[in-house]
Amino acid sequence: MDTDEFESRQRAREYFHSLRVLPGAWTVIRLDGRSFSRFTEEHFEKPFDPRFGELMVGTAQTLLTELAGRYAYTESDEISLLLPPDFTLFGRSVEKLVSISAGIGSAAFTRAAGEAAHFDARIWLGVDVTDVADYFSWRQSDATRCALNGWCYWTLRQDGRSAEEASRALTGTSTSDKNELLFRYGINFTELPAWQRRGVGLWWETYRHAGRDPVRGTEVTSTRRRVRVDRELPMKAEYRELVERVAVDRV
Ligand SMILES: Nc1nc2c(ncn2[C@@H]2O[C@H](COP(=O)(O)OP(=O)(O)OP(=O)(O)O)[C@@H](O)[C@H]2O)c(=O)[nH]1
Ligand SMILES: [Mg+2]
Repeated sequence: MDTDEFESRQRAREYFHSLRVLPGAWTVIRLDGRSFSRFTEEHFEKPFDPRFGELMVGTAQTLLTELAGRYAYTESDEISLLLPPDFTLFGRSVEKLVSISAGIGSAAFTRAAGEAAHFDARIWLGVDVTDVADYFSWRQSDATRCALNGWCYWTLRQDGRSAEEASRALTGTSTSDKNELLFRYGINFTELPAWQRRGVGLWWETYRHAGRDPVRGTEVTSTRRRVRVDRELPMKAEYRELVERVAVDRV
């Protein structure tokens, strides 16, 4: 076997390397913290720690910037990054997209937290902006569900129940049961910080910057881009509408 043939045989065994995201597809890369139940228990307040929340927002901002995304959304230990249909990053290679995004997320979080943490990554594909709005509504509902469960579970734990007792007490309970449980402990779920219940959204906004032209000595205004971080996201139809506008860059 000559070296060229040997080389191409080895390359052929990099079986998934030629896999590409479909042309024209809306793409979301979703990162999720690996074993963050254990990791957060060791280092952060339960059920929510603003310091943890801000580390996730910082990581989402790094991903939005490094990978030139349209929108980033974070809730709990996950981050979703939306790429527009015509993106050309890494030749749309699936292996590159998932591995590099997980690498960027893990490095950014670890550097800011001062503790080693890892993220996995996966890819979601959509046909149009309605699919994109469906996706982000789905993740926002997950945020609300997890926040309600987390608050109930940790309220019971702080009241002296064991992990097993707290889980058992919540099995089969409805959303209104859970709201009532919290109410009995003096917690009104709807008044808890919005970032915990609805997640945080980040996107590019355009703003006008006033400055001075040093050569001509005149006032000039220029248009610049910056990342906007929204910790008070709307819900349901209003959120869908926001996501659709951000997706097509009309903000
Ligand atoms: N202490 C603390 N924990 C949080 C916070 N936000 C999210 N978490 C925890 O992060 C975990 C995320 O859950 P999962 O992603 O399903 O579980 P995991 O342990 O990361 O497992 P894998 O993702 O499968 O590796 C949950 O246990 C949440 O309670 C926070 O602000 N504070
Ligand atoms: Mg996780």
